[in-house]
Amino acid sequence: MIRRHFAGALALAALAGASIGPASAQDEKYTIALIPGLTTDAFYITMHKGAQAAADALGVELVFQGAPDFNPTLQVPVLQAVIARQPDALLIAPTDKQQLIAPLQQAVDAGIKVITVDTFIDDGQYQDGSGPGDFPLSYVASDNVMGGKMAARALAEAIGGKGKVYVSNVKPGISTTDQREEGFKQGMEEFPDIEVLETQFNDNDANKASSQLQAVFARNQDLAGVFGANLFSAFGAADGVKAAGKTGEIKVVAFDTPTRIIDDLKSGSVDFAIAQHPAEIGYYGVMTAYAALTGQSVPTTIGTGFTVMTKDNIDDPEIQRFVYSD
Ligand code: T6T
Repeated sequence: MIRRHFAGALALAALAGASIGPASAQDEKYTIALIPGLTTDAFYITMHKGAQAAADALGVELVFQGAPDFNPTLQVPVLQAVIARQPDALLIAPTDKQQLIAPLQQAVDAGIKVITVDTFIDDGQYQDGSGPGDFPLSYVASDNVMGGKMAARALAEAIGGKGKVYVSNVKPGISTTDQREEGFKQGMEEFPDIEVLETQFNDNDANKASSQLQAVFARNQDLAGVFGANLFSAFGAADGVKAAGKTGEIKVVAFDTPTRIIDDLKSGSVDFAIAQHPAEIGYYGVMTAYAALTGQSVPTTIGTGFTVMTKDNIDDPEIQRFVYSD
């Protein structure tokens, strides 16, 4: 951590009777940590690459450390270990809106600049003087409500504007997937002949999501479509439709685009996929941290883009560049 080195330099200078000014940004090698939601997810692997590209361009050290599951119980000890390493700034995808507030306050108390990427804590409105979790400097992410609305319109079109659908989701309390579900339900209000059934929560377990699809279909033989609200939910939705023998009949809209989803688009197991731009999130996360560390003011929210993928456009290299790295 630079503050410690700088304090050490001041002490040495005082001993030598020398006077030194503040070190310039160029003299300092900052350390920025990135804690993903989980380490083995293509979305965060791609975010790491974007973050590394920015770190290399800026000459800062990037530390990537995370847990194997998307779970606050596992993420908090990782966060505490990272705080103990005293990075200058921390980028984190908090795995729960409430449970990460107090542990992240400890990072701020330790003098670390905190920015959240992908997910947010509290209400996601930072630096507005309200709420216990307004202290992060910035939130760099997709517009997940809009993404949910895009999914609703695509699914409505795929099923001809009528029929039963549901959301396959992770678990309540995660900002991104909560907002996608919210946006999806808002979007579906434009389609009075579509019935949105109860959301099924799969805990990021694609097998569970697949079994849930089959159970919903067993109860609703006229099920028309499903929205898989993240990578594992989408895998499970496509697998469940296949296991029910309904590929092509029950329509699937997927959020997130690892290579398997591209294969599913080509084979017709998935009808429409929404790619986030995780590399962009990582890149601008590091840039924002660097700006804050070098005394610039930073925007409290930075929105990144989406790319829509279908069977018809997936071979276009301009679209392909947004397929996640596995
Ligand atoms: O959809 C992404 C991420 O945006 C979300 O917060 C959690 O799930 C993913 O990592 C995909 O698995």
